[in-house]
Amino acid sequence: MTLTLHEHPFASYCWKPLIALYELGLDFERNYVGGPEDREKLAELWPIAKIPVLVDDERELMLPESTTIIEHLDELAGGDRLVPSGPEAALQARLWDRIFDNFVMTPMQKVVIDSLRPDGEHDDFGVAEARSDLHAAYRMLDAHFAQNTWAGGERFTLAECAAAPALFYARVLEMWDASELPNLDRYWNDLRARESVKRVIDEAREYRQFFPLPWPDGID
Ligand SMILES: N[C@@H](CCC(=O)N[C@@H](CS)C(=O)NCC(=O)O)C(=O)O
Repeated sequence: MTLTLHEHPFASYCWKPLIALYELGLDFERNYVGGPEDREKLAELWPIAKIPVLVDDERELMLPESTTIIEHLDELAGGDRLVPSGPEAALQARLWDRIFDNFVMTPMQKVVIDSLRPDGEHDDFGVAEARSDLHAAYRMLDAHFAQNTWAGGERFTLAECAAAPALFYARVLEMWDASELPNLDRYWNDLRARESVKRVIDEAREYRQFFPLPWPDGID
């Protein structure tokens, strides 16, 4: 079986399948997607040219979309690992994957991508809204983690693969107050203590200097 992940170690959506691959212990090859030339090459595989993209030679499959890639990886690993086999638990894992992508990753990316726009083309209103949306998401998550160990319930799932990069980068932009949101803070500490999550954070460390916004002291 040859799996190739087209990715960049600093790209938030690439952390999702990377965490899954580490959790599942699957062998894979990495293709680093860096500058415009790499993107052009990637567009031959996937015209939208966003990363991650997984190529599974044995199944003759090309998969974009981080969540779908994880669904495939889980099945390759025998199933019921990151996507629970029980329908109720699977529904919760999928739901919280969507919640992290849509309500944490999306506003986080809005702020970062806006900072790369040329002068005069910034969307200040949209950025303020995105920053405020992050705090609304944090409050919702704190209430959720008062009742739940992991996002989907009792197990580390697909949802944690989405939560890790979303919260990691979101807190660089807008840190939550740990004394006000202790349940979210507890969850984050559990998440970042996980070997698979530690590994993606470490692999991305050397790229932090390229982050386009200030990296606050004390945020690691
Ligand atoms: N919905 C996609 C989002 C992928 C995505 O936005 N990837 C970013 C990197 S984190 C990207 O390739 N951005 C480059 C660009 O937009 O040109 C997924 O879940 O995989």
